[in-house]
Amino acid sequence: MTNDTTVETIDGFHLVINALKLNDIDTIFALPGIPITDLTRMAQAEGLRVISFRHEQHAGNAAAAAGFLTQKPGICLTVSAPGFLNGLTALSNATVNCFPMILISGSSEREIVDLQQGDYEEMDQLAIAKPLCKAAFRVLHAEDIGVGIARSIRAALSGRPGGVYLDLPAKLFSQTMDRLKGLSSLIKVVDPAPRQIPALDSVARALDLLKSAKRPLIILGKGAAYAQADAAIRDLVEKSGVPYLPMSMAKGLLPDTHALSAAAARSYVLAEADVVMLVGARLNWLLSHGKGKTWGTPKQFIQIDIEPKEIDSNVAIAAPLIGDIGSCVDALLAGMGSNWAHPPADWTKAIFERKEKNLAKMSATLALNPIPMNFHSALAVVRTIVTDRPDIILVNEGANTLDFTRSIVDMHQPRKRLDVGTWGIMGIGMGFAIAAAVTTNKPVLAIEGDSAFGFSGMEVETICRYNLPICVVVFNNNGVYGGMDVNKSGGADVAPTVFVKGARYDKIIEAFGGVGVNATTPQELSKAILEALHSGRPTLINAVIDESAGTESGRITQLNPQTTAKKT
Ligand code: ADP
Ligand code: TPW
Repeated sequence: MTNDTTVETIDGFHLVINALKLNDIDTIFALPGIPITDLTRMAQAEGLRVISFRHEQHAGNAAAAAGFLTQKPGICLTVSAPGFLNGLTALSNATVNCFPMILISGSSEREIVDLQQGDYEEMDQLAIAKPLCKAAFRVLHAEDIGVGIARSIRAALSGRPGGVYLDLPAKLFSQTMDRLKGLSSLIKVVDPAPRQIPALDSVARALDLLKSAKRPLIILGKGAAYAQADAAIRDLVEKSGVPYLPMSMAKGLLPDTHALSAAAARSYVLAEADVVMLVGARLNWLLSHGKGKTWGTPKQFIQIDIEPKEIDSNVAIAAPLIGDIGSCVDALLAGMGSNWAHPPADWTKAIFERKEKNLAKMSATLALNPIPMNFHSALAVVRTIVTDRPDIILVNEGANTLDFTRSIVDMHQPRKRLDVGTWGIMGIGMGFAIAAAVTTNKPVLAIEGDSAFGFSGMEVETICRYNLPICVVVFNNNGVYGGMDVNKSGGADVAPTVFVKGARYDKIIEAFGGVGVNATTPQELSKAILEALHSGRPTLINAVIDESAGTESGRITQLNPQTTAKKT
């Protein structure tokens, strides 16, 4: 069956494809197999870009990152049971991160699954997906495909974005129906993420509290980055004169070098602020739940979020502002008028002084040139390159590699940093990098711990196959967190965190025709990254890092049960 318009019927395959295209979806991240192989081929024939992966988790991660970057749900397509389960981690992670994506999995025959008669790859996928995502649907009849896709798109994008599962049983694809009836059953979703205007009294309450503050602070989260209200957010910070802290993926929303960035005085502002305005950031573990030693003196919170259930999740929120970030920030700006008083100068001056001191300390550390390289000397190179090329998208995972990159590498533009997110999950690297390259056509630099890279390393073949402008830098310190741990039993096996010493990750990409470089100095690293950016060729740099340079669990050692903050 083709999409031949001279044929009077249309099949399930083409109804799915047409429904996606009708909703401006142009890319599918997939891994073929029964029953969706033909769907991938036909989608490609019909002009959709099909990026075919080596493992579904990475196709799913790519879909999630595409959703975050474009505000359109990223589509991941998998086979049944095992393919579905492989994609489910990514779907669940997307939901936790509030990224819109749709996992579409083929499934086996309902009659056999429900009677548990042992079909090929039998599994009740819908039931399994439901608790792990925002919404889950199944379509049994061709005439319902339009509704199934429309509901999935709306569920992924409206309100707090998230992951949606769409179950498409094998038999659906070959069902046929009258072409005109079929096409007219498809739905173009109107206004899938309607603006949500905040209530006027909530706006007034928030402004009253902000005005009363002696030591105000704004915290920008990845919800603010997702919202694409960049100019309004910048106006809010600058007009209010309130210092701000960007959460990891909100870095670059305003340039990290902005005078009001308090990132280099993070512990001071968190401890000392009296009123904190959260913009698309949750008071979860990443912000120490809004309480305890980190938060020092008592404070009052203003929280902007689209999800009312988020409010009071950890501590009392004095001024909730429920709506989409663009509308909330616009309302605040309108309410502030033209002569809003900036915070007292002693607060901004104290922050500035601490910032200067900490930045000077950091510059001194970055200037050192130890042999072998450590995280600082390697990242000094990355920092300079990203400053010169602020359009680069930086993907980042690992423990020490993550923490040091986040604090050392300034970001200058919105949505240029993609990382391990709310779960701190390893394995997003290659999927996120591929999505970034495919959806933006910008150069991508993936800064990866050697352990982190291992979770998605095989997708280097995918990067080479599609000739994507991705430069992967593996910070190779011989293991998880580092390579110095010993087997306390005295046996022959190495310790659980230790990898093969002196591994050459650069050789992996050479197997697929990409460029591999072994870099042992900052100069070699810089040269290799610049060459990759210049050529646009898939590149993997094995950056040799001192195996004793890391700390166990990076900066979250305190979450490790019964451990002492020890050097590995
Ligand atoms: P971070 O990890 O950067 O601190 P979180 O993922 O914890 O950020 O928080 C993101 C928050 O942003 C979520 O509570 C989510 O509901 C909210 N959010 C996402 N998109 C929007 C939007 N368009 N408008 C308002 N809030 C949003
Ligand atoms: C899906 C636990 C957190 S960080 C990390 C692991 C395994 C790797 C750290 O070593 P790496 O980085 O990448 O070499 P570095 O710079 O410290 O040397 N499984 C999943 N997610 C997580 N978070 C883990 C395990 C973990």
